[in-house]
Formats: sequence, structure tokens, C-alpha cells
Amino acid sequence: MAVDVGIIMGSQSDWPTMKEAALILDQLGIPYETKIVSAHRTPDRLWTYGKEAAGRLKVIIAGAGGAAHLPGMMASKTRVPVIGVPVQTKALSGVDSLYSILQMPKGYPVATMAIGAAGAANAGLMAAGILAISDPALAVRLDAWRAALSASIPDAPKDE
Ligand code: RP5
Repeated sequence: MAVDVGIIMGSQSDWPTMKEAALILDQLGIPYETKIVSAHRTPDRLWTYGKEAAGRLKVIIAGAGGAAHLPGMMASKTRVPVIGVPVQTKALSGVDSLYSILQMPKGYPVATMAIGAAGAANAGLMAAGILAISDPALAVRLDAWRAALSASIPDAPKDE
């Protein structure tokens, strides 16, 4: 089946975080694939994935933690837009991941999200926004999703 979005991650241990991106895509009816692609442990897999991406994907969501080179290396290999998710680490709370993904050299952008689950969910929404530019039906679904979130926020706080 053809998919528009590739969700890739450096390790199985990233999946609980990256699943948040997948849940958003599920809610919006966007087809995607998931794959473990490690910049350090499976560099050949990264290379092949990046080489073939432009022919079959519209957006890549890439999550990694620590020395998080996956999003940047993927951006260096393909012109497909890469959205980076810094996975929260135990040692440095994900600041290491954030800096590893954020500071790309001129010419190879990665759209870097917040650290952790919120960043992964936002990566799904960012991918949806990109796809909605050329998909009016998805644009309607995304607008409805945003309106529902907005409507769920109470006017005033209450004692819990
Ligand atoms: C990175 O190292 C992965 O993206 C992961 O966040 C981190 C730790 O990986 P594991 O040791 O849990 O496999 O490459």
C-alpha cells in the first residue's frame, strides 16, 4: 500500500514516544509506515531509505535520542521534508537529542519539534499540515481536529 509519511526512529526504545505521531496520523486518516533506522547501528539501512524516499514519500518524521543523528542524516540524503523529534533521554533529559537535531548546517533543514511525546504528536500534526496543502479533504479533517481540541478547553479552572 502506498503511504505518504514515513515514521522512522533510531531504536525500539523510541517507539513509545513516536507512537504519539502515529496516533495523530491515525486520527486524521493519513497512511504511514514505521521503521527502525539507526544512524549508528544500521547506517546502510538509513542510506537506502533516504535514497528511495523521494520516489514514494511526501514527509518523513524522524525521532532519535542522545547523539540523535538520524533526522539530520536523513535530511542530508533526501529532499523529502524531515520533521525531527528529540526523544527524551535519561541522562540529559533530551536536551542532548534536541541540540543534536536542531543545529543543522545551512542547506539541510530539519523541522525540529519539542522534546518527547508533545513533540512527536506535533510532528504528526505538522506532517498533516504539509499534506493538507494539496489535499482539501484532509484540510477539512485537520481543521475539525483543531476545532475539537479548542472546544475541549474549559473557560475557567476548577478545584480538582
Ligand atoms: C538512539 O539511542 C536511539 O534513537 C535511542 O533514543 C537511543 C537509545 O537507544 P537504545 O540503547 O535504547 O536502543 O540511537
